[in-house]
Amino acid sequence: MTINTKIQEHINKNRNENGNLPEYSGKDFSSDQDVRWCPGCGDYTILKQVQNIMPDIGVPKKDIVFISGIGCAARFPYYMDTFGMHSIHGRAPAIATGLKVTRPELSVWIITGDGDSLSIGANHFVQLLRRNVDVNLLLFNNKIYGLTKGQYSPTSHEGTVTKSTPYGSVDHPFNPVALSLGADGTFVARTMDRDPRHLQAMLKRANDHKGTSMLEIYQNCIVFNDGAFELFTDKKSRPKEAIYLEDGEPLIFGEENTKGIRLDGLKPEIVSLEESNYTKDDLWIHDEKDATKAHLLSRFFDEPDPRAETPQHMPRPFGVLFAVDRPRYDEGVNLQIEETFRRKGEGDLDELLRGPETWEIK
Ligand SMILES: Cc1ncc(C[n+]2csc(CCOP(=O)(O)OP(=O)(O)O)c2C)c(N)n1
Ligand code: SF4
Repeated sequence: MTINTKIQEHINKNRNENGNLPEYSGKDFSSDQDVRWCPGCGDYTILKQVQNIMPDIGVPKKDIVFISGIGCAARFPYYMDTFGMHSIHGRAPAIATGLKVTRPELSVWIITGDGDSLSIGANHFVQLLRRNVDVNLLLFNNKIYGLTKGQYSPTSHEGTVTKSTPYGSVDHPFNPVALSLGADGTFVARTMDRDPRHLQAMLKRANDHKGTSMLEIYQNCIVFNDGAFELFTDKKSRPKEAIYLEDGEPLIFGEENTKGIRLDGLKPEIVSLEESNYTKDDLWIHDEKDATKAHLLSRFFDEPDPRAETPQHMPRPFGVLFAVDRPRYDEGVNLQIEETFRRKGEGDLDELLRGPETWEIK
């Protein structure tokens, strides 16, 4: 029996006599633990939206696992009424990989912060993406170390003043979506805590993707970095600072959707749909499968510079920047094991350990 048939059989075993999977509400995913985040922390909305989409993923609670590293965000598994593990700093991808390979029928979610995944865990983060293990990684980016009380993180912008950078950070920050594309991630998306509908839609897309889904979530740390993403979350500035991507649709943004982005060769250019001859037909059409264009979109990352003579800068993209299918590590390992068993039989571990390749230390 192949690995995919085994997974399907497992799912079928969870069906009741009418062939239906268990039905839940969002509340069924709320655990009995007291939530310990600061009042007003963006983590609350993310938790709520994750709980809300869980009934739609069609997986019984016993087959869902949340694995986190260390940080405020990493407390997440306590609050989900599913299986979970609050693991070691930056190492959730390694644990999730082991779990998914050995229990491929499980729905595995990684919860991580910008410190957890991009400082101590940066190596594990990129290895997960290049291997394309079939798990969903939610990167709570608040551009700060929250749990340890406000030191700068690898996503803090240059000049960020914190207790560990009293004269301003001189580090150049990571751009998580660009890093993920560079690691050959197969699903790279961005959303924000303050747009629950978009957040929900992105969580569902991440779940549906077969392979590693990297969903960056802009999350407000109200205590140590309040307003870090206000430009994109504030209703007044959002229309001109954020652009929502839709596969197959033109890149349009601005108040009343009056601006668009066109490509002059490979150079993106903002055009007015009111005060120029350009129409929607001239605009860049988003194609989630186009790696080159995804790289261009990931570079829409400049902060507006009020001193610039022409203060035009690119809006920040939200949505799925890139999504393609590629063979998955967990499936590959299991297919290889099956094939080897088929050719050589089950094998004998004891024999292997005592095999011909021994040597004596003198
Ligand atoms: C091995 C190790 N090194 C350092 C720490 C201290 N530490 C705990 S959480 C953290 C960073 C958390 O930042 P982030 O991942 O952004 O999560 P947040 O708290 O902001 O959600 C650090 C450095 C630790 N717990 N273990
Ligand atoms: S310190 Fe910041 S990230 Fe941590 S719980 Fe408080 S508001 Fe949230």
